[in-house]
Order: sequence, then C-alpha cells, then structure tokens
Amino acid sequence: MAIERTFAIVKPDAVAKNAVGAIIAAIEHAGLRIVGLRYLRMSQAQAEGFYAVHRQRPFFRDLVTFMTSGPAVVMALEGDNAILRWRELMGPTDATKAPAGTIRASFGTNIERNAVHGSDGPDTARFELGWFFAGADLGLP
Ligand code: 3AN
Repeated sequence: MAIERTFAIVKPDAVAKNAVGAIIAAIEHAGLRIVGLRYLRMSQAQAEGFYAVHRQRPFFRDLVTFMTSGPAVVMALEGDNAILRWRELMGPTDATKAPAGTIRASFGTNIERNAVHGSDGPDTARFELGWFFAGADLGLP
C-alpha cells in the first residue's frame, strides 16, 4: 500500500472542548504519524482560501465564521493509505450520523461543528498541506 500524506484540522469546537490531546492520541493509536503540526487562529483570508471550493454553498459564510472563531490545530499526517484511514477515523461530515467510536461521534455536534477536518483525496491533500505548511520542512526523507 502507498505511503500517503494527508491534512487534518482539529477545529475550534474541539479545541474549546479540550479534545486536542484525545484526538492526537486517536491519530497516533491508529498508526498515523504526525509529521507537521501548528496551533493557530485562522484569519478570514486563510479560512476563505482554504474553503474556496465551497464559496458558492449556502453554508460558506457560517463555515468561515466558525473556523475563525477560535484557535485550531492543523496537522500533516503520514501513513499507509493515510487519506482514507483518517477519513474513516473521523466519521461522516454530519456528526449526528457518525458511528460510535469515530472522532466526530465523540467530539462533534452537528454537520458544521464536526470537530475535525480531513482531506478527501490526493489532490485536495496536496492543496491543503500547501495552504498551511508551504515552505515547511515536514521531516520527510
Ligand atoms: P468534509 O469535511 O467531511 O470533507 P465537506 O468538505 O463537504 O465535508 O464540507 C466542508 C465543511 O463544511 C464541513 N467539514 C462542515 O463543517 C461544513 N459543511 C458541509 N456541509 C454543510 C452543511 N450542509 N451545512 C453546514 N455546514 C456544512
């Protein structure tokens, strides 16, 4: 299986719940390796650019307001099949529909306040990692 890198966010709702440690523990327990990590509060421009694909969606404004409402943790994760594995660990977008044991079931509230983000494919992962880790040495061979 291919070693991949993916992009993860612990969103402001989960940071506010003191869930950063639990989420990082779940990531490491699943065998994914954290190869980049930043604690930040997104600017309006950072959030709008990051979610540019959703610009025309009705929830875009609320999403940007939520994502800039407090600090978040952004991470680069690495491992076999990391993109899909991180999405399985997160659970579906709507936290109210997430199966028990997933991070969104444990720490999310609804479809917007869903605790975590993960890239949905290799192209998205490349864009999202670049958005927050451009120029960073992610410690890879
Ligand atoms: P995911 O993060 O599961 O890949 P996307 O990319 O479809 O989901 O949506 C990006 C973010 O936009 C979600 N994480 C969620 O916070 C928000 N979102 C998606 N759909 C809705 C919706 N119908 N109403 C409110 N917020 C939404």
